[in-house]
Formats: sequence, C-alpha cells, structure tokens
Amino acid sequence: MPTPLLSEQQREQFHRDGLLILPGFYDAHADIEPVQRAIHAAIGQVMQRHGVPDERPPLDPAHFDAGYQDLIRRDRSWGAEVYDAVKQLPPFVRLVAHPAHERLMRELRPGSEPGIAGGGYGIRIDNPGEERFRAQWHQEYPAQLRSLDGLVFWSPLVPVDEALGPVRFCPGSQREGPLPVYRGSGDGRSGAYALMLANQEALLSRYAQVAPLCAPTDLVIIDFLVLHASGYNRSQRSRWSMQFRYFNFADATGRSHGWKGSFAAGQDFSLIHPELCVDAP
Ligand SMILES: O=C(O)CCC(=O)C(=O)O
Ligand SMILES: [Fe+2]
Repeated sequence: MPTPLLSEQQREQFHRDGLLILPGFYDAHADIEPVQRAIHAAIGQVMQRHGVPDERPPLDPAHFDAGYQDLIRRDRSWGAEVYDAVKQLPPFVRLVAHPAHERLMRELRPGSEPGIAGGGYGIRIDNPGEERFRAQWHQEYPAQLRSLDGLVFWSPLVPVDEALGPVRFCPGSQREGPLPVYRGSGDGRSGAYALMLANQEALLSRYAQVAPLCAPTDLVIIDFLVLHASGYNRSQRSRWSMQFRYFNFADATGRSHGWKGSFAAGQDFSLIHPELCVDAP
C-alpha cells in the first residue's frame, strides 16, 4: 500500500465540509507549466487562423495567456475557439487521468470505483465582467449526473485574488442531499448553465460562505453535492482554471440510471430525475 495522500484530519474535513483545499498539490514543472505552455501555443494558433499578428513576448508560463484579452476584444467567438481547443491539449488530458486523482477518490470514498466523467473535464476561462457563463449557485450532480457520489478536482492556472472572483462555497451543504431545480428555467443561458436551484435564498441563508484564494499547483476538491457558484471577475485578466470530474461506478443512484451523463452528454436531466424537477413559482 502506498502512503496515503491525505491525513485523517483532511479526510474528516472533507467529510464535514464537502470541500478540501490542498495547497501546492501538483508539480509546477511537471504538471502545470506544460498545460500553460500548450495554451500559449493554442492561442497562437487561433491568432494565426484569423490573421492576427502574433506580437506576444517570449513565452513565460506565468503569463501564458498574453494576447488573449486582445483576441476576445476583437471577436468574442475567437475566445470560444480557444476554449474548445484547450481541453484537447495533451498535457491537459494527461492531467485529467493523473494517478493521484484516483488515489484521492479512493481515500475520500472508501470502496468506490472511480470513473472519469466523460465531457466532465475542461478549462474554464472566466472573462472579466462576463455573466453568460458564470456558474450560478449549483450542485454538481444535476449538471454532470454519472453518480450522486462524485468529486470535482478544481485547480487554477492563474493566481486567484479577490478581483478575479474566487469560487464561492457553502461548506456542509452537501448534507442536504440532491436538491430540486426549477423546470424550464433559462435566463438566456443554455445547458447546465440554465439550471436554477429551487428555493435558493432559503438554502443559502442556512450556510456560511467561503471563497478561498488560491494559486497554480493548488487543488480544490469539491463534493458533487456541495453548493458552489462562480465569483464575479472584476479584474483585467481572465480567470483560467482546470476541472476534472470523477464519479463512482459503485454508487447506487449512478448504477440505477446506468451512469448517464447530463447536458454535455445530450441527456435531459428532467427525464432521468423527474422527482428533482419542480415548477418555478
Ligand atoms: O470555476 C468556477 O467559476 C465554477 C467552478 C464549478 O462550478 C466547478 O468546477 O464545478
Ligand atoms: Fe460546479
């Protein structure tokens, strides 16, 4: 047996809060910089595709996103091209299946059979002042399905200070179990972004909120049932962050629906969990 990655205290903390932060978990040189370098190259490819002269300074991993704000100012849809491109970069995909993720899942969920949620990994680019793709208060399960018991591994690619809008959490809220969402809500959003938590205000009033600051190499582990929401990016730089989502094949709810995925897998959540869908007042 390899030595555990987590202490008993960390396991207890995750069990209590549904949230655990592991500062400096990844190796900057081996894990994070290759992703940053590859994103820099992908931005260059999108520039080239649109005839934008590449006048960026020589690559510095800490400023891998140089030129990106200019690019989206010219045409926001070029940012969407970068967004689609970066989840297909080999150094990122290698990290999705990092052996440590499986070990962490087995330590936090003894007896689990880890699975990597198809369509459940990517790199968020939360642009300054943008509302459309900001995640509202949500639990991960309705957005991802696969299994009720699951973990989001979240890790920033840029230092996240107050101005960049750190993710907000309600520690302990995973104990609510799966919460109903409003049917047919939308607000001009689509897919999982359109899901609206029912009785949000009453729920949020019961929990304290935390919005931890973090930096590249840090890992934030999020229970599929803990309430969380994107912050508001009021800075001049996009908030780049990686998400890897693991589910549990041995979970009874997942097994009952055949580990189906949600919106990203073309499924209609309300057909799989009609009992979790209620009409908006
Ligand atoms: O990074 C964010 O703003 C939201 C993250 C989130 O909801 C997730 O990773 O599941
Ligand atoms: Fe989420």
